[in-house]
Amino acid sequence: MREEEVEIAIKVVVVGNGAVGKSSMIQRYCKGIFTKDYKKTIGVDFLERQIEVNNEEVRLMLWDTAGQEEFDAITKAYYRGAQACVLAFSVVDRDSFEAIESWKRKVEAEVGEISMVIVQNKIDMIDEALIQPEEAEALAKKLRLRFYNTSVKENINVDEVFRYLTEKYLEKLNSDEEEEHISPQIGSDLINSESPHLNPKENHYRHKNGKHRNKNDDSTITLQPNKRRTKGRKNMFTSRCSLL
Ligand SMILES: Nc1nc2c(ncn2[C@@H]2O[C@H](COP(=O)(O)OP(=O)(O)OP(=O)(O)O)[C@@H](O)[C@H]2O)c(=O)[nH]1
Ligand SMILES: [Mg+2]
Repeated sequence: MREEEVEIAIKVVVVGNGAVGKSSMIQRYCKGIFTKDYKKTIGVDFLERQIEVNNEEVRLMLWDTAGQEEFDAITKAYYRGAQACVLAFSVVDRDSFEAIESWKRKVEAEVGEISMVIVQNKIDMIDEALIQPEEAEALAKKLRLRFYNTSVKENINVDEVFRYLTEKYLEKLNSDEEEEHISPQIGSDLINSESPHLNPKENHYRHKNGKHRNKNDDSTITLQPNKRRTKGRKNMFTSRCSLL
């Protein structure tokens, strides 16, 4: 199979307390817009964007989850199959900062260890900050995660967050492929493992013919992109909404 026929898709979940700016971040990234009004997300939504990183076309599926606790039971089902995660808080919301570790645990309980990044949003409101820069840095160090300051409003660092996660994922994918080269799996075109939830490798797969294939259990929400990547054709702002 020629390289351009292989599509790489990454499911990214964006989590964090209500009103920290998760939906705004995804809208900014996928549609290039920002709205001042707050409309809490009910359950889950998703948008997608295609980008090029290291000469690879990558389709990012960005899953926007509700931050309000009342939706926890619904949203966690959607973490499964994720390969990357944004842990978001707001510089003007102390509780959202303190909740980051618990969001990380919730995601890891469903998908194991995946690439994550901590994002402190609303940096345009730094004058009203309720978190000291050292505190945010200490948290990132403790969790051993990259930390970004963003302003979705001013469009600061949003692209960088998703580019970083994509690069991290591609690194992992390539190192897994090298491993696979050493011990190929018979009868499988997936890079996968037998342990459905806690082995992060389960989530690494290139999928062929535009189809996602996944060995997760029945409760996993499986994405099915409807078209194959065509070389030279970039669809920068595509969107699909689904669910609930
Ligand atoms: N000043 C400022 N406001 C922002 C920024 N990002 C988002 N907001 C505002 O913050 C509010 C909440 O944003 P949302 O994106 O809806 O928050 P959310 O995290 O998706 O909230 P839930 O869906 O309830 O989990 C909205 O009024 C946004 O306009 C930012 O970078 N700066
Ligand atoms: Mg939202």
